[in-house]
Amino acid sequence: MTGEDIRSRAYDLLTAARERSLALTGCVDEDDLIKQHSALMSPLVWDLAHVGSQEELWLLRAVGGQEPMRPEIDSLYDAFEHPRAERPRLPLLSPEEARRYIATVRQRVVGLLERSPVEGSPLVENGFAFGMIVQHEQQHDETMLATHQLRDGTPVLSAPPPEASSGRWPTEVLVPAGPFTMGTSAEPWALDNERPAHQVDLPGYWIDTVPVANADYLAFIEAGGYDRPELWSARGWAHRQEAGLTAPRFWWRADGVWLRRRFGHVEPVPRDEPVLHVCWYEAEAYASWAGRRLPTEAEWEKAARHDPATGRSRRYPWGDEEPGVEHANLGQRHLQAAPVGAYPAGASAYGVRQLIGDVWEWTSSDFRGYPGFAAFPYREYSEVFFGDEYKVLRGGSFATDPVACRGTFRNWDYPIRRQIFSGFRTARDAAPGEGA
Ligand code: AVJ
Ligand code: FE
Repeated sequence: MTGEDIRSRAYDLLTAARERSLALTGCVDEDDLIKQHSALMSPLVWDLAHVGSQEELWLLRAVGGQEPMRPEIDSLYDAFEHPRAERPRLPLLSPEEARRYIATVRQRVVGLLERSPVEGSPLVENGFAFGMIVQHEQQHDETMLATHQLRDGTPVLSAPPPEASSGRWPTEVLVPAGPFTMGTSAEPWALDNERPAHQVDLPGYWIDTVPVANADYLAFIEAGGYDRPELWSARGWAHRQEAGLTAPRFWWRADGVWLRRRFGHVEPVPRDEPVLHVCWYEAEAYASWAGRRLPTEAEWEKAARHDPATGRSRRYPWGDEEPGVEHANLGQRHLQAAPVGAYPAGASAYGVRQLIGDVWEWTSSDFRGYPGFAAFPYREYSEVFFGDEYKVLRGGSFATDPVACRGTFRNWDYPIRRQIFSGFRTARDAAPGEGA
């Protein structure tokens, strides 16, 4: 891409992210923006000003060398200084002030983008800083959508349903033993935790062709899955007890029918949709009940990216092209996952479907740096989260924008979290010699 192409792509993507941020905050009244809908989330008005604050910090100050616009508000929007639960009590900008602040930042960023170099230092190479800020805003747009899901009151969001499932598919596919390339050193806007590309040699395994559906998950519930400690890890069972888990979040049973609340609408749980709003411990217990296990993060990525015909890893399951509407349910075009078996055009070389989009998929892996990891451009993006506290999720959800999702993209969260758009698929070891 030429410098001009990079600049115009960055401009378009910044504009699209801002339209989404404004739409997600423009559809509710002031009071709704200021109040906290759940202790797990920030008030929407915090997210709104925070995206502008990060944009000012990384683009105007770090890239552009400009002076702080409003140094007195920096600390309010520093995610490390104030945990989410505290944010509603901070002297935050009002919705109107927040909108004005982020618009001013953006105006200056557009000016900077026109004259900014897009090579010469790692921060600006291929427009990296602009890409990072685009992804950051879209990540917060997904977080804001999760806040909408937690909000009480009349529905304010709507979207057409996603595509139906299509054709037939085997329950699981075999990924034979062998090495593949995990992570990337080439993707220009990949974040630090996706780097560098490295070889990983895996034993053979079987992986589900599609995510676990609500019907499958209901069978686990009906088999007493939530009342059988032997299916749960010790920590998982302790959490199940303490939190009183009996079903995915936003589900309940009335007169023998399972219902769910989705962005304010109450509806029967659709049997063929991927299960959503489950925590890692629930995914682990389900897999154990099914006689299976969660895939490791490497297994997920090999099933998604490895092309056995060429020996190389693709950018996305379907190839190197950017996601189209035929490939995946991404970008908040729909406000729910598509039925399992949708998007056959998005299948990987092994025929695995819906790896990208629909629901984030829990993996069994802890969030750690790859061999050769180097924090960039700041330790707080990823490195401070490495260790055994966070589990990795892969593939993005219907709420994830294509720009913030790819075959190498890594998300992470605590194993108890389920307000995120999380589901899973399962795997099992291949028998010795099977496809070896
Ligand atoms: C990658 C989704 C875990 O939301 O905590 C947003 C992304 N980092 N602002 C998060 C992020 C800084 C991050 N996740
Ligand atoms: Fe952030």
